Amino acid sequence: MKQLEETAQNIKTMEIRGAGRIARAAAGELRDYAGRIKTNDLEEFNEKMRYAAGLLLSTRPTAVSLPNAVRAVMRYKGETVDEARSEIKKLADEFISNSENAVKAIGEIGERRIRDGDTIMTHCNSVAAISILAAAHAKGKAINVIATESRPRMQGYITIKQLDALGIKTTLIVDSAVRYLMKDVDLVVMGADAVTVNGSVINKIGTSQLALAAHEARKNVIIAAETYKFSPRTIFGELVEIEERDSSEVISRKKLGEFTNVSVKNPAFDVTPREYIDLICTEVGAIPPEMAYIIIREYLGWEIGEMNFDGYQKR
Ligand code: RUB
Repeated sequence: MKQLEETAQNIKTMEIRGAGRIARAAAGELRDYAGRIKTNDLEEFNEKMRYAAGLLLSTRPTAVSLPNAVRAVMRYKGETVDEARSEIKKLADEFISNSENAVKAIGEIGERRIRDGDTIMTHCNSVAAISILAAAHAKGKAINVIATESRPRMQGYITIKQLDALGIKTTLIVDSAVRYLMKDVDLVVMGADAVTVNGSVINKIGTSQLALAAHEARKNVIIAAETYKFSPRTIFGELVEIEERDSSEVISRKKLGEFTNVSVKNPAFDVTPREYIDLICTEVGAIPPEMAYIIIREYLGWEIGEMNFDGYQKR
C-alpha cells in the first residue's frame, strides 16, 4: 500500500508530471500493486485493485490519459488471482510500450511539417511535442525553438534543458512575450492533456493564448497528442475538469497574508477551441481537430468512458 500511495502522491505533487508520464506511471503502479497484493481471494483482490484505480484517478483531474490508462489496465479478467495478476501485467506492459511507441511515431509524423530553418514556439513541457522537435533535428533540419517559462511551475526550464541536451538552439521567454515574438515564429508545437470530441484541446494554462496569437499572425498550430489523450466521456456531454492548483504556486502564503482584499486564481490548464488548431498529430496520423470523434470511436470506444471505480469513492 505504501508504494501505491507514494506514486499517487508523486503524481499529485507533480514529481511525476506531463500527461503521458502520468499515464505510464499509473499503469505501471497498477501492475506492481497487483503483484504485491497478498490474497488468493479474487473478490478481495478485485476490491483492492478498484481502490488503487480510484486512488490514482483522484490525483489529477485534467489529463485524460490518466483515466484512459487506468481503464485500459482495469479491463482485466481472470478466474483466479494469478490469472487476473498476469492479465493486469500484460495490459499494463502493453499500455506502456504502446505509449512509448506512440511518442516516437508522433515525432516521425510531426517532423514532416517542419522545414529546415523553422523557428518553432512551444509551451510548458510536452514529451510528445519534444519528440517532433527532436525528430526534425535528427533529420538534420536546423530549427530554432522559442520556449515559454510556463509559470507558475516553470516547466519551460525542463524543456530548455531537454532541448539543450539534444543540441537544439533554444530561446527562453516569459509567457507574456508570446504575442510580441510571434512574428519571428513559423510554427507552434504543443502537447495536450485532453482532446474533446469536438476537437478542442486542453493543455497547460496559456496554450490558448499561444494559439490565439498564432491564429492572428497566420501561423500554424500543431498539437502532439497520443490517441489515449482523447476523451471518450466528452461524447456523453461531460466537460473536462480544469485543475485549480494551490495559490502558493503563484504567491507565498506569507505575502498573500499581507493583503485583505486579494485572492488568487491558479488554473493549471485552459481550453483551445479547434478553430485555432491546424493539426493534431497522433501516432495513427496527423488529423484535423474535426476528426477527434473518429479517433475516439476507432481507438478508444465508448465503454472506456463508462467504467467507474466506486471502491475508492466509498471510502
Ligand atoms: C503538462 C502539460 C503538457 C501535457 C502533454 O502539464 O500541459 O503539455 O501534459 O505532455 P503539467 P506530454 O506539468 O501540469 O503536468 O506530451 O509529456 O504527455
